[in-house]
Amino acid sequence: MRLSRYFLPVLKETPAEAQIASHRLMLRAGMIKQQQAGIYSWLPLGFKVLRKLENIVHEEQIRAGHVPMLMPTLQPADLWRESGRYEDYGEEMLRITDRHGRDMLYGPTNEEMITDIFRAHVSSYKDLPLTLYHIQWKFRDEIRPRFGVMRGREFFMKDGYNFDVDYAGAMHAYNRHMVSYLRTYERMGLQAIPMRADSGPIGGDNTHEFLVLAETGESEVFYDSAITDLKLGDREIDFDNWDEVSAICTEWTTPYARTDETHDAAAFAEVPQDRRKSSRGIEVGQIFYFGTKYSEPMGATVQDGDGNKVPVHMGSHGIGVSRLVGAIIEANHDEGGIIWPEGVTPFHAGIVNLRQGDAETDGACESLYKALTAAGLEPLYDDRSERAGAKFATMDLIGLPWRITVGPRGLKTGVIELTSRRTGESEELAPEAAVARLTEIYAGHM
Ligand code: P5A
Repeated sequence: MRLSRYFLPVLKETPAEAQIASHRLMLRAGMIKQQQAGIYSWLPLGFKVLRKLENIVHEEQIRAGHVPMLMPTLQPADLWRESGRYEDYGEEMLRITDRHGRDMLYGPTNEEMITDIFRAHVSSYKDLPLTLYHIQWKFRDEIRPRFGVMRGREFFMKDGYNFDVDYAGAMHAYNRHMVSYLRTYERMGLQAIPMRADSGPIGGDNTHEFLVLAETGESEVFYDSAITDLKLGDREIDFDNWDEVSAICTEWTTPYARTDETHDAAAFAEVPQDRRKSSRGIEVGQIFYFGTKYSEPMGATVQDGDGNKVPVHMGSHGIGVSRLVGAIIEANHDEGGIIWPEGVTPFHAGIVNLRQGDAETDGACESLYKALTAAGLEPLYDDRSERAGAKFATMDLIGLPWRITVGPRGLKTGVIELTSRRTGESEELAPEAAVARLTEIYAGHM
């Protein structure tokens, strides 16, 4: 993409309404525009990151054996009357009436709708296990939308629903989700710690939230620092192997880690003192097992192996995809702007032309642009007639992990400069060598 043809409305001023870094930076970098409290347009740069996260979520869900689909944002109130949640959900539910006077709502979550789909089409245990998911906009009329996309009213969520014939099967689904979520966050360059939590309006007693440690997080958390040393890395995981998946969950749930809702001071006191940490965290996902809470009142049953009709065991599992954009920035920024992890960056490298209009410099930038594109990478070429300082400031603000600076002085000796956004370190090398280096860096992230 050439910057002269892109739409990147960066702001010079720091927006006064933004209280935390990620919100400020998303506005300044032209990623989002607020349309109403808690409702945002995703401008091209923000949209690109959102799509990258969505793709990672899809890939990891499919890897775990879960099946993608799409449900609508608007739901009939009657489904929620069946489960009893139409009244219970309260003021957070946006209620709408259509021209025929029918009660509808903008879905805050989809347990009822998916249960309705299931009961219409599945009746035998032979069709189980089954996990369906979608990535769709949700609406919760939060009393205090704040921090930009972190606590929006309209937000993008991946929500998955497992259907199993019994408790043991449903617990395997729960564990499978935990492991697939750990992989998902790691690919995004984040460490998200599963913590015992409270289930709220979704229901059930078994639930874990995934928290990214950050001072600006809304949750108070208590944990054994040993958990921050755990990494999945690139281990091969067989998601159908119950014992293997369960062992990984045991690894991650053995060190103490709880939110304030379930904090147990006595158990925490047993953690060696130098490892006892409390801080704040951003909730980027939550998984639930709630058994037959929806299947029983809504009549979602299957015939089990003995021919008995039993209500299906269910859980639901959510990832806050739009919130993650903010969470990643909270964990990766400095005074100059955002620092994208390589796995989620909107463009792989920025090209800065120091002498726009100079035939040789323009030519070198063009060939670099073509070579990077041919290598399967997406460069963002700053081809505007701006001062070098302004171009550098824009690149720093939007946070591409690598910057290639091209100027007449370097070209005299056949070199360009490759700079890491994270370390600030620069290296002079031939353009072909820079392309080869970037290809290698991104090989693990494609
Ligand atoms: C699980 C999927 C559920 O709704 N039903 C379907 C279950 N869980 S949840 O914890 O309430 O939400 C899942 C994740 O969505 C994100 N989230 C939000 N993101 C931005 N703004 C909001 N107002 C908001 N509310 C929830 C969180 O990341 C949460 O973990």
